[in-house]
Amino acid sequence: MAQVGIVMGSDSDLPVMKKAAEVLDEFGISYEMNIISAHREPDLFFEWAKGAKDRGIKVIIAGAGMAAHLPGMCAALFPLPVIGVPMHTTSLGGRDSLYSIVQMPSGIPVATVAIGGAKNAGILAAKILAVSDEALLEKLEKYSADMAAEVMAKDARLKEEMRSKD
Ligand code: RP5
Repeated sequence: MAQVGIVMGSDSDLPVMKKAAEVLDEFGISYEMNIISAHREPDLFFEWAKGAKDRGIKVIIAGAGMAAHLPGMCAALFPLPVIGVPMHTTSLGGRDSLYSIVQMPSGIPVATVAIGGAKNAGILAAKILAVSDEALLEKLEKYSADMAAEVMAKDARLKEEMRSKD
């Protein structure tokens, strides 16, 4: 049974939303991935979002662009956490998507990541699931430690390059 529901408003969102799926793969988290437009197929969208909890979904990652109502409507229909991913747009640079997703009315939160921030959405979903999954928490701690080690290695390389110039 999938633990995370990834949903996006259009196939044009897929190149970005794939990054969330890649992170979930890395952490061994099961997910379903769907293209469902809240505007173009509202009945199907309602059915999917209302049924998500009973399908075992614990977190929804919803990506959309322009007048991006999909994540907010997921939050209205699904009782567990929803993470919103605003898509970059050519006309307004993604500010339209960002504001549509982040400016939710009181009582219906959407945890909104950066414009195009699907990778962080995947990590945040993993962190939410890790609240009750010790093995997953250990993987996340290793992920953070590996990141820190990478930065330290880059710093050491930089220092070495600077020394070799002296
Ligand atoms: C939104 O409209 C989608 O999430 C997409 O980001 C945007 C444009 O959709 P297409 O016209 O590319 O299908 O619903």
